[in-house]
Amino acid sequence: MATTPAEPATILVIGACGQLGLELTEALRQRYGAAQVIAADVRPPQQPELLQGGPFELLDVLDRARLFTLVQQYRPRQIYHLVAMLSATAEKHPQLAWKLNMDGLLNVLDAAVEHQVAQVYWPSSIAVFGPDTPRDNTPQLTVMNPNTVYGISKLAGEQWCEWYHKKYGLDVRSLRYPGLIGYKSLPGGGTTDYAVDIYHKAVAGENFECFLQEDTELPMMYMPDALRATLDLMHAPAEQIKVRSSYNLSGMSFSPQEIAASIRRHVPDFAVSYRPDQRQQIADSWPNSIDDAQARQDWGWQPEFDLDKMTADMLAHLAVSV
Ligand code: AKB
Repeated sequence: MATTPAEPATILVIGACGQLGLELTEALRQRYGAAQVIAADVRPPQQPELLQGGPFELLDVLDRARLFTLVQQYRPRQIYHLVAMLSATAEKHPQLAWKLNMDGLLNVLDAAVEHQVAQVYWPSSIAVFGPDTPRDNTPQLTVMNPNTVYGISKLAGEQWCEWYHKKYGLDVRSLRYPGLIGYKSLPGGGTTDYAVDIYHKAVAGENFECFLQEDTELPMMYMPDALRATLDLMHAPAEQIKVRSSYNLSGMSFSPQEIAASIRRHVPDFAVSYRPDQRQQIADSWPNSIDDAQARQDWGWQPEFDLDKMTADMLAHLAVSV
């Protein structure tokens, strides 16, 4: 019996030990069965309990031969390629970031074409926008001009995805994620990471020193919304997918002082100080808020979490784990 996008035979998740990868692998395994979802990463999981019960493969996505061998071996119907060096780290290691973010993507796209993988998912980011972009309600199609290595690599990646779709008919789909916030794992090397760290400090009863200015508003999203958006996008019928670069996606927008105020509704004496560093410049080049009308229209996107709903959920989950 032929499989439909709602029932993939095998799924390969590359970058399964990252902030998004851990949760997406778990969600996919719940949906399709653990044995159907191959988790792959360059290192074994640091929280093995999160990836327990399903297959795991060591894979450096820059090792093209190993990637092709794994794809040939498992014949996945879908690949989720989540590996990337994020914005702050990429500014420190521009060559390595470009190599990882670009060659990794091209290796995956080539492997998918060669081995007839039905669908590929690859995350883009709000980092594709730059200082010339309209900052409020940033539209799907607008001036981009990113000025970070990460943003340049994501914009180029979007255009490669579009090209592989046009040239080879590859069903590659993508979302421009805002900063992602979840309680299961920590992000690393991003500009929006403060919005995860701040909850951990609040629950630990510590003060928080923020590396962005108090009024720096950025687009953000709670992990359950990000997971739902990703799976909904991948399950939408192909004819509904009108954007083959990457979809704008919006959850909420807030500044450090607003998230601190939201936390103080639960932890009244929580203290936050501000010491902006080089990440401020990156944040200043990104939008405040995103217009995701196209995603809503094409495949019915609708976020569920606002700032206060996310705060209540984050604190409840983190409090039980301390
Ligand atoms: C980062 O801060 O680099 C990422 C992103 C917005 O893509 N979280």
